[in-house]
Amino acid sequence: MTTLDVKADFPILEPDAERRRIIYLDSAASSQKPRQVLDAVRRFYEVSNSNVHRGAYDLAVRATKLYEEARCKVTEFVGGYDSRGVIFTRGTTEAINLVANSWGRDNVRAGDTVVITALDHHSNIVPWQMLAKQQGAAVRMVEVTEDGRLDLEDLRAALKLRPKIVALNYVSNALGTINPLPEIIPLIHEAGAVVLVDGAQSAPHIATSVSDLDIDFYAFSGHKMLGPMGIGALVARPELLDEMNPYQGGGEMIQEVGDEQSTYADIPAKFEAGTPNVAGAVGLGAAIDYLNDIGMDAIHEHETGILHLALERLSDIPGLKVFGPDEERAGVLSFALDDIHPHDLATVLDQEGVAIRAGHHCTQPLMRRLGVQSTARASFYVYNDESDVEVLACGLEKAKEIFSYAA
Ligand code: C6P
Repeated sequence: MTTLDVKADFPILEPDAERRRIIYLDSAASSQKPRQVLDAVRRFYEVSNSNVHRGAYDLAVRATKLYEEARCKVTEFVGGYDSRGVIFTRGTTEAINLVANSWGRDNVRAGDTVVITALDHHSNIVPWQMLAKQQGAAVRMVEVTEDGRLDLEDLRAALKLRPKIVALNYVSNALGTINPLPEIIPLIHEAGAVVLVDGAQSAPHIATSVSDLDIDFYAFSGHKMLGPMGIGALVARPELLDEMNPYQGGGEMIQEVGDEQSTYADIPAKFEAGTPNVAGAVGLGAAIDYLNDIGMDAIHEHETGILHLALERLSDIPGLKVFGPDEERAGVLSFALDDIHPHDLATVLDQEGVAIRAGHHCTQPLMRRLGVQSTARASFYVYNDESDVEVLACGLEKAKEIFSYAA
């Protein structure tokens, strides 16, 4: 059923003298890292560590070359417009805040509308609410259908308001719903709006071409796609970035600093004030190499296989309810079991060595629409296999038994 066999590349999944075996089913929160990425980061610090774009000595040249190579890898991996349009950030959250604070402050005015969706993560909701409050603009949240898909009729209605920007995710972190971007993006552009896509849950799982999809701003995080924490990117149309003002000032983003005013560097430097996370970028580059070696289509096929296997196996458990659509979903499985609190489920599963997430998944508007406070969520990635699904299912059966005694 499943097609990849890469578990051995992930040291953390091996039992250790200090720690039990882990069945890791929380990759939507953060993925584990293969040896290849860990080695690349270690090697950077051992043989190339230096600041970038500043020194003329050999180490500085090596570090700068590696950092810029990573930018090229990102550009190619997500089908960006060109490498000038790739800004390294701490992750998705920072990339979205960059757009809201820079493009947003110059383009969203009093009386304008910003469209977001009820499927979005707080990272793609709160920055827009903050911007709207600052500028006197309105936020319009597009609804979801009962099975957890974006309500396209409501999106069309929202577009009639002629919003300045539509910000939405490609894949929902709480339900796994894959938004039909090829259908949606032309509608957004026809309405005269710019589109920002939160790619936190798509970049790790779905082959994406930002330029083919005609996306204006695409944000993602390296730590969810086998890379290190604290690195991610904003991938954007270079001509939009050229027009935008920087939102952070500091070293390396300037052309000339006068006593009272300064001029700014060209992109991408204009948006990378201060010392960047060079080791993180190098690790992200190694993660991209690793993903490319497997192939994004093979990854998607593998995850879809595991998801369907899990849906089938979990349907054997009476009282288990799965949230989200039947089709067009990534390897994320949100569920409830009887009336057992999701945190209790997570605790019982932890005793079996299974790591899942329980909570609102930073999607409170979505939880309200689902009529729940929280869900239990298992999410799958390259290193998961059939045996992990079986351990999850047995753990849930055990939880059911424990709580039926308690009732
Ligand atoms: N979702 C989850 O468990 P950062 O923290 O910046 O790397 O990513 C934020 C973010 C933005 N958008 C989506 C769709 C996301 O899933 C996330 C992170 C994690 O679902 C942590 S809440």
